Amino acid sequence: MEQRGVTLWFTGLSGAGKTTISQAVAEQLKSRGCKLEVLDGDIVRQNLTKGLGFSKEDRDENIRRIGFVAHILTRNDVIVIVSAISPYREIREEVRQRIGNFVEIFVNAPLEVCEGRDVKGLYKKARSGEIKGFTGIDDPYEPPLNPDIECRTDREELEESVTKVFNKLEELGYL
Ligand code: GGZ
Repeated sequence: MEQRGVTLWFTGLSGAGKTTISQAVAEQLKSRGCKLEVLDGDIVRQNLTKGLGFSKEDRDENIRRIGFVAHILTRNDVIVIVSAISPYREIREEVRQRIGNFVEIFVNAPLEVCEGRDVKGLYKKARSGEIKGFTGIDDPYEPPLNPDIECRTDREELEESVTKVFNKLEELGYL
């Protein structure tokens, strides 16, 4: 069967586990021979959206550009994996509408848990005021109201989260 394009959009706080789950999903898709691309917030911000900051305007612009590339790839039958905080509901909805074949994955862990992990020490800097406008600390995160998938990374193993994504892709006829 010909592969159909779809965008898997991972949204959630810094440290919630977006990159971890999306990488695991990407590896398994690759091992099945799927054609895919990964657009990770961290990497994208070093090139496609270089120079953008973290104001609402800049975050929305970041998401819009990622969405633009995801759209082009999706309509060329690529499976696109996006991992970005994407804190604002409205722009996520805009991108979803534009792309059409879109699966929203809410990578959810309580702020205390994300902050406790603090892999890059950014929460500490945000608390001390060294970083201003940090999502969850002094900048908003609007959780999805009706995500296609929710991964509670404080309560479930990585494998369970990955399985949820694959089950959904099968259910929707993408795999
Ligand atoms: C949130 C920030 C900030 C602020 C730097 N707020 O966990 P990380 O480090 O590796 O991923 C975060 C990344 C967020 O980029 P995104 O493109 O995903 O954000 S958005 O979708 O809102 O445009 C974090 C780091 O950049 N970072 N400053 N103020 N995260």
